[in-house]
Amino acid sequence: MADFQRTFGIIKPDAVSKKVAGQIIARIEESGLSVVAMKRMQLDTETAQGFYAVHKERPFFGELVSFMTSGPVVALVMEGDDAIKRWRDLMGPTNSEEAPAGTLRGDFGTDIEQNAVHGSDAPETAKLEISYFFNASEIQALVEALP
Ligand code: 3AN
Repeated sequence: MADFQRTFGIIKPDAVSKKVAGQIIARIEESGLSVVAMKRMQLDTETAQGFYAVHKERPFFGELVSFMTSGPVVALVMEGDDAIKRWRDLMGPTNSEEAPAGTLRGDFGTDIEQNAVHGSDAPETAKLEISYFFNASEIQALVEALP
């Protein structure tokens, strides 16, 4: 049986500045996932560093943080059966140059850094990432009792 889940996504600054945020949200909705919270915002350095803290020893960390603070992003919470995997499948592989057409990174991203979207990779990270950006009162959940 499918697992009803909540996941977290970011439409990154490259996609927002290209004005494809609406197309990305449309793709999410066409896929059957439900957007249950959404917020457009400008990340500051501290917020972006905290969000990507697991990558802080990686050589690309500084660049990643400056990219993520280079312009507004749209943060989203989505719900649906197997939402975590479905959102990752919709996004495509990390490197946009390797992402097939029909995936968001294939259609809207440029390379491994400017890759249009972020998505949680597991239930624990989804929970952590959602709470990093949203209060419970900002989520119009379909199913309240999700982890
Ligand atoms: P994903 O977002 O597909 O889970 P991760 O967790 O491997 O990918 O990487 C986190 C973020 O770091 C990615 N969204 C990507 O934009 C960025 N990133 C990963 N590898 C590189 C790299 N070699 N150079 C620049 N940015 C990178």
